[in-house]
Amino acid sequence: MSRRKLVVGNWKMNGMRAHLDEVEAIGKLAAQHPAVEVGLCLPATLIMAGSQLKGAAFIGAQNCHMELSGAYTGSLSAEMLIEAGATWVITGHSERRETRGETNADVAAKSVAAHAAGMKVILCVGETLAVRDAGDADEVVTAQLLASLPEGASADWLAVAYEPIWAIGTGRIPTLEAIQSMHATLRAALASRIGQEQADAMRILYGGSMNGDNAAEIIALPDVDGGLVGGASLSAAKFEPVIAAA
Ligand code: G2H
Repeated sequence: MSRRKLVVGNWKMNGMRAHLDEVEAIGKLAAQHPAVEVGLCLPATLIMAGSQLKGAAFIGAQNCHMELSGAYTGSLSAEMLIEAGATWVITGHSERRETRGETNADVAAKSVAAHAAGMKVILCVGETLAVRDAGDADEVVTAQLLASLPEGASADWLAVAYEPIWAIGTGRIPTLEAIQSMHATLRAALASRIGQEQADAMRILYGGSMNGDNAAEIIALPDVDGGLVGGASLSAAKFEPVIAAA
């Protein structure tokens, strides 16, 4: 099964208008690598301006609300994000699960809302270091994925990102064997829920300290279909080797 590689930058709470030059440069890089689907999930304040720049990278958001509208101060609906220019959204990032108390049910509901509004979704899962050290990572991450997976999930509109929490922004990554093993485990879990054909078509990204030095060997693993990249996506110079590696 050949799956188009997907490499997405997650700028988190970084980026001002002055950084739109980098967004534009990354859009140009994406045009030079048409075999790879490249995107940037920007802070909401940059989505409109970023999506108006020329280039081949899609613009995404980092979160959305599960409701269409209403009394949810400070929140943005998927429809609003689409109107601003976002075509993808990240759901269930561990930084939101941990600091905003987002549950698996919330993540599934947000993913359903995003899809209903016409967005594509990157659904994140991953274990803590304590879980990994206890030898429970496969069980915990599989359970998290199955509980977060929205009804009707399909490879056409959903990708999964495996992000071990202890690897995020730390410079530490699991061994290649551990990454491949987890991705294969997650693909098998997907098959049990959405069928083998859809599981084989669904992209499973790795995230957590991916950079130009380690991207090639990680993305070459058979069940790794790209990356969700934080720090190394903040400039075209840092992101270029990751895109090229895919
Ligand atoms: C993991 C990743 C991006 P970083 O959160 O989603 O961040 O590459 O900085 O570890």
